This record gives sequence, C-alpha cells and structure tokens, in this order.
Amino acid sequence: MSAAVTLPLSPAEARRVLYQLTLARVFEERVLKLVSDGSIRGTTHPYVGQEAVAVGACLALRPDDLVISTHRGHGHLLAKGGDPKRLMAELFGKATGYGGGKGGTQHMADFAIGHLGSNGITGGGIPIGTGAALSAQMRGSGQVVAVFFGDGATNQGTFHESLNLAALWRLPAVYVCENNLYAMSTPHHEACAIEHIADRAAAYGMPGVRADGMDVLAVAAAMRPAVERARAGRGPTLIECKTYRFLGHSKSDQRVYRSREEEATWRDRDPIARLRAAVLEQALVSSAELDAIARDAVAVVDEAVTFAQSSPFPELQDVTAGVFSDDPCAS
Ligand SMILES: Cc1ncc(C[n+]2csc(CCOP(=O)(O)OP(=O)(O)O)c2C)c(N)n1
Repeated sequence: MSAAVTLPLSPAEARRVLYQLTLARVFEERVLKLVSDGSIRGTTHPYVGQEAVAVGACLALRPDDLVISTHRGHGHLLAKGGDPKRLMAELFGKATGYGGGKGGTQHMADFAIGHLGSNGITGGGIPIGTGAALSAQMRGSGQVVAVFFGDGATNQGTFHESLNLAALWRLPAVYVCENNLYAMSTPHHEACAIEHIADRAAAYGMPGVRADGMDVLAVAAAMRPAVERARAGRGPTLIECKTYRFLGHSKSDQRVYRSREEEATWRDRDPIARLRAAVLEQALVSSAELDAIARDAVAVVDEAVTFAQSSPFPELQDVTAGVFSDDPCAS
C-alpha cells in the first residue's frame, strides 16, 4: 500500500472520519446490489474510491456552510450530514425520500444541512454554487460554499464563467474538482491540453492547489486555508483532488477504456485502507474499534434499506407537488 495519511488526529476524530468514509462506501456498495437485483430502478453513479474528497472537504467546513454536488453525489450528501434513510428512500422512489421519491439519485437536496443539491447536468452545479456564494456575500452570512464537480465538468463553459466572476467579485467559494481521470469513457488527457486542472486557476487570478484525493487528511489540509481565505473575503480557490472511481461511470459501464492494472494501482491507494493502517500504526484506534465502526456503518445502511422498503410510494395527486414553488421569493 502507498504512503500513509498525514496524522495527527485525536482518537475521537479518527473514529469519526473513518466512520464517515466507511458509511459512504458501505452505502454505495449496497446501492449497487439493490440496483442489480432490481430493488432500485434506473441508474446510479457510484462514488466508491472517491470518499476521501467529500469527507475531507466537509471536515474543513462549518455546519452552516454550503455544498453543491454532482450526478455522483451520495457521498457528498452523507459527508455533509445527510440522512441515510431519506437518501435510500429517494433511490427507492419512495415518498419519504429527499425529493418525495420523484427526483432520484441525481436530484437531492437538504437545505437544512447546507446541501444545495445534486445535479444531472455536467457542470450544472458550478454556476448555482457560485450564485449561492454571491448570496452569502450579499447577506454577509459568513458562509462558504464548497462546489464539487468532476474533471469533465471543467471543460464546460459554466466552469470558466463561474470561476472568472467568483475571482472578480471575491466570492466565498471553494471549487473542488474531483479529477478521477475520466469523464465517462473519455480520459482527461484526451479532453484537456494541460495535465493539472489546478493550473487553470491562474487564468482567473485565484490560487490553484493540487491535493491527494485518496488521502482524507490531505484533502482537509488543502481545504482549510481555502475556506479561511473565502471566509475572510479574499476570494475563491480551485482545489484539484487527484482521485479515482474504483467502479464504472454508471451501472452499465464495462470499463473497456482503462486497464485492470491501472485500477489495481489505484485500489492500492484505497483511502479507507490507508487511514485504517495509519491509525492502527499510531495506536489511535484499536482493531476492535475499527470492526465496530464497520459494523455501525452496515447497521445504519441496513436500517436505511428497511426504512426505504417499508415506506409508501408517492401518491398520484402529489405528482406536481414540489415541482414549482408556490412562493418564488421564499428563501
Ligand atoms: C451537459 C451534459 N453533457 C453531457 C452529460 C452526460 N454525462 C453525464 S456524466 C458525464 C461525465 C462527467 O464527467 P466528470 O465531470 O469528470 O464527472 P465524473 O463522472 O467523472 O464524476 C457526462 C458527459 C450530461 N449529463 N450533461
């Protein structure tokens, strides 16, 4: 396994971070099973392998800070403190889900915890997150917005327009690119002439930072000064997290565009295995506690599945409820 994560953490923090990483992993693996057996209909974009980015980024945020997510968004929602039951129920299309069962995997939000929504449009969340940062600035709320997106999204106009305005207006945003090397089957080097997306920051006049997206603490360490800078009114930062999705783009992807050797190299950098090894080596958490963390995550996901299965489908009369706002000016 490649080099260990950069501790220190207190034992309690180590347990919390490991739990969050494990919960995201167990949740996604269960979703894939449920998709395979037909319990969950439609597609899903698994986050397995990328957990350190969401968890590391959220570690650097305050509870009232905001995040905006992508089509690969279950991990972001859970890391921001989302409810696994409502998330699972949404995937089952049930009335108790985040979107009342009508949005599904790519259309979930939880404003109460500062999650502004996932988005099925590649790059679609970037201007929305930028607008939220403008709102935070105008309201003087002191909130920072973490905007998540993939490497493919950085070739969209929305990325360039948003980062330009955010830098110009010194908006309190942190742009977190999850560079997992592929946009569906297109490798980054076939879509972009430069190797490091972080280098694009120079074009807008903001700092560009590269982070090991397979190391939760490296992500948090890159985020902290960026969040501080944003909160102090000094403007946005672009953070490129080098990461990898262990599985296909979506459930039907046979991964013919990449080698099993490449996958094995990245699996060797599994963010959960690395943190587990590091905390054991420093005797921060015992192996019995690690087992308990894994059991807790499985129990929470079991409970979420039971909740989703036993929840009702939405009523026909509610088909348009939540589609339009009755009060467009509501905050
Ligand atoms: C505007 C738009 N174009 C194309 C698509 C189809 N699409 C869905 S996901 C995806 C790849 C996105 O890649 P990236 O931004 O790198 O995110 P990742 O899937 O790697 O997390 C594409 C092209 C889309 N959803 N929206």
